[in-house]
Amino acid sequence: MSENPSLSNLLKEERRFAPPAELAAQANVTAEAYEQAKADRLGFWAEQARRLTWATEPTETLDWSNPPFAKWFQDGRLNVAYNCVDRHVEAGNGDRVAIHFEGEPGDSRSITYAELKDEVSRAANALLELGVRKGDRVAVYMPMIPETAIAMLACARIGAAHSVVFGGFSADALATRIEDADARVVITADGGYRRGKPSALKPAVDDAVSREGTTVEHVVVVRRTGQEVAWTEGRDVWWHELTQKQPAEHTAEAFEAEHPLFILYTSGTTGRPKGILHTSGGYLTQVAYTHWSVFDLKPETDVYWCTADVGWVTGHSYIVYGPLANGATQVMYEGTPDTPHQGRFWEIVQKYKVSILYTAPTAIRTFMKWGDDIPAKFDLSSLRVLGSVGEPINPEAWIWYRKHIGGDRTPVVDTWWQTETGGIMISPLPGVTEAKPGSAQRPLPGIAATVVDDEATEVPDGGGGYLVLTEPWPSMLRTIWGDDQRFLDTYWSRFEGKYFAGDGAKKDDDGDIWLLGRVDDVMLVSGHNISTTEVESALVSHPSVAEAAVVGAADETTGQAIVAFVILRGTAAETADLVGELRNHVGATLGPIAKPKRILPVGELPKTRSGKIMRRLLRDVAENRQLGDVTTLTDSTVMDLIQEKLPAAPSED
Ligand code: 6R9
Repeated sequence: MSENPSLSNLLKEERRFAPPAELAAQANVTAEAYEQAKADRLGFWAEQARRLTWATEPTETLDWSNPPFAKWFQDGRLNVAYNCVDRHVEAGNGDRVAIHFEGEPGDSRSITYAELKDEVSRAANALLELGVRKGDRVAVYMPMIPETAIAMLACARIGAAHSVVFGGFSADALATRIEDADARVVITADGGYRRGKPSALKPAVDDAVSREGTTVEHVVVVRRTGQEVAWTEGRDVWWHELTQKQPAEHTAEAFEAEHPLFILYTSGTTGRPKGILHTSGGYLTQVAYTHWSVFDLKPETDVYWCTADVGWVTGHSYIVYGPLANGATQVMYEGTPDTPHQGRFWEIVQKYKVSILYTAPTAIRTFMKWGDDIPAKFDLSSLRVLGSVGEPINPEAWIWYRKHIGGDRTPVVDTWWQTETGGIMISPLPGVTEAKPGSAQRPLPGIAATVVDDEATEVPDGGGGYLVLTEPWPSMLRTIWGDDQRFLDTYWSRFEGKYFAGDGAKKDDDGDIWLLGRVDDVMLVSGHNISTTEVESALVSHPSVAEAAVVGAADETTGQAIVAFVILRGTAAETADLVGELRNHVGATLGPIAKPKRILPVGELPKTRSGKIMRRLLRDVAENRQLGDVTTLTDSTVMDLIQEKLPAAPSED
């Protein structure tokens, strides 16, 4: 064990950004919300639950008599799809656009709440015709098209839990997830458009459901690309044929607040994927509240765009459930940011006058690499709030985002949360918080999070350790599907009575929280725990570096040595001088202990399909080991290129 088990707290950030006065004056949430929630946490959440329309109002907020198995609003009854669709039509907002869909080839389509109600009702009737009933599971394996949201809402409407599997996953991954959830029906498409051409989805489904003992009775296929598909009579059915003949009326039945809403598998780096179970009333309460408060949503005037894929939790909570529960107008985009050109995102912002944009650090760093001149060609003046999620956002990327996308005007909210937390947990509030680039700052009102050391003792301001959540929250996972023991072992056994998030974190001198990456990635160098995130942020703050990934590799003298993989910016040349300069830059920024032993310029970094850097594989390379599982990589050839470079790279010794 190290002498100093806590993470060292190296990165200092002095820049501050006050909320714009105009936004602060009309903000949905003021600083009082923190006080109110602190004085009466459960009362605060009971009040937020009143944003929803309940068939039976809950009288009990939280049953925590059998921790960590929480029951929120358990005697309340509601229908989630009714809350996301029908009630907006009943309130007179049926003509409001729910979804502006932009296809990658340039086709577009706008769907109002009234139209969405008809489509969801037809799809719900269609699922009933196929024999799907309350309590069943339906797998959804789709591109980013409106039918994906419609299918999810149709499941919710009839009380069947959906299990969305990201369309980029293989037949094997799909088969494992179908099997674990015992899905009866798979909803898919012939394909979707990606990088300028149609990519197929149906063959993977055919493969997955042809395996022995499959529970799947029907495959419903949306026609998106028009490509040829193999067909199994009796099992396969076209979405349009099935839904068009259904009535557009369907009476939504109310279910218990704790009725399962969905299962979403987290790939994890090791072991079987975990089926994270979310339920209805608490989940919808928190995603609606956080979408409204964190983005300062004004549903009458804002145009919101979250660039995530619906296959990830960000798409579930902040494309489907949060925005639709709030009656928002949003953009949904099918494709990639560089198809047909690198300004595609900004063209979409300009076209729909997007006012709230929610994207990921990996995308922001890519835009930085492509150059400031690209967003500068578009009118981005409609933007008023920018959000970030998925990884720590390096201070330089934060500054770039605010300056080049937000016109030096918009707040940037760095939102920390997980598939397991269901909704945003730690984030600035755009009308309240004085923002610090790189920090998610404070737990939201009603949320209790802190940083503890190995002994579960809360660290003082200025200290580092592990992020924990110390009180239950409405959108928390209820268990791992079919495996309560694994739920207990993974999240609730490391620190008694506290949820262990698996992330390293520190508190700065003001008590603000900084996320420092997964604890498995933390490096131990000469007895000091150093976070990969801090060293990466230091590297990215050098003008020649676009992206960086840092790992600790076994080292005879220091235990672990820091090895950095960097992507250089357009014009920077890969020379020994530059490598030396980068090493010194890190030393000057963080201190000599954090100087990387080796720095390797590379063309690409290995990333998961949701855009997170896979340091585990880089560690394998740095330690000359056989590569571990590469199946969750977006592009596995990246690793070959990186491995080829390694022997030639200069090292300090
Ligand atoms: C929403 C989502 C969860 C993990 C989480 C953490 C990382 C997400 C972050 C962040 C630093 C942020 N993460 N947001 N790290 N700052 N704002 O991404 O869910 O796919 O389950 O990943 O992502 O490591 O533990 P999920």
